[in-house]
Amino acid sequence: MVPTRFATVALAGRPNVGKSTLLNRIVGEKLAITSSKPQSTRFAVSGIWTEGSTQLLFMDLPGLFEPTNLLQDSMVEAAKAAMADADLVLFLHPVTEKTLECPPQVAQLSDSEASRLATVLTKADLIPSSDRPLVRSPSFFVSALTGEGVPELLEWCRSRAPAGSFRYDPKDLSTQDLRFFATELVREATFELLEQELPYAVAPVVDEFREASGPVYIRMILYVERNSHKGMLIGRNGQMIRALGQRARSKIETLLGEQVYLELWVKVLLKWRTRPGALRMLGLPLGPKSEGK
Ligand SMILES: Nc1nc2c(ncn2[C@@H]2O[C@H](COP(=O)(O)OP(=O)(O)OP(=O)(O)O)[C@@H](O)[C@H]2O)c(=O)[nH]1
Ligand SMILES: [Mg+2]
Repeated sequence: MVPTRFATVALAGRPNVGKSTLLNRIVGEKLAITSSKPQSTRFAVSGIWTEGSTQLLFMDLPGLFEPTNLLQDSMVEAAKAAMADADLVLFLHPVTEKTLECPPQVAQLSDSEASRLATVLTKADLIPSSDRPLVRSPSFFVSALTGEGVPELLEWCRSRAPAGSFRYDPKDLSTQDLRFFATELVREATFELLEQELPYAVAPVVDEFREASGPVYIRMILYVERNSHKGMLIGRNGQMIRALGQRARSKIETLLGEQVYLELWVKVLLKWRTRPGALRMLGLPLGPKSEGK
């Protein structure tokens, strides 16, 4: 029998470089939410890839940047922790950007642990091969849109995966449950429909999730930071929250493959992005800036 291999692979890089889109392309399902706006990934999202004798657990992470509030601190902390835990780290950077600016969290790795690091130049579909820069190995030009470069990247991960047994059922796609993905899809809808800062101030939490009979019934509370946010999220005559509910429901129905009844309630959780207690309540890990607060 061929010995099996297992590795965890972190997708790391600055916000908006295409980490979540690549995770979805690798697992072949829309798991992680994506957005043209930066900082859309708030929680790490796992995707399981199993082929032949290899199983890889990909971790789509929040972007790496200089945090200015406790929520951002929590996101960057989660990304750093997952990078430290992973067997392999893929540093994603858009090929369209001239300078390959390496965040300090990645630069540290390139000195001491280069063997578990590869550079992935994303959005390769935007630059013809003749115009691409010369790069040092191991680097991959990858397009999550066309799939270019993905097999080569997976082969690199496979060849570096340590010998070990599978940790998950090969039929599983993720370690996270439908409740989690339902809240994420609501967040994705907020990025599509709400302006500017507002999507960043919304935190959906499942209040009830009933699958027993008929349409799946999901009730969520959308926490926002201020009363003014609540007004904007509900909109005139409730138009915005209705549009958001419809958009999110259709996304959740696609995921579950069945009818969903989605009820959304908006509540204020005052300045939740700056309070450790509120972040904890929302299931977010605390970063170093939360200490002593
Ligand atoms: N043309 C092109 N666009 C891409 C590709 N991959 C991602 N994008 C776009 O880049 C934007 C950001 O993609 P995401 O996958 O959300 O980026 P991310 O790194 O997960 O961003 P954060 O979670 O905010 O850190 C979206 O508008 C994507 O559609 C690609 O291969 N080609
Ligand atoms: Mg993302």
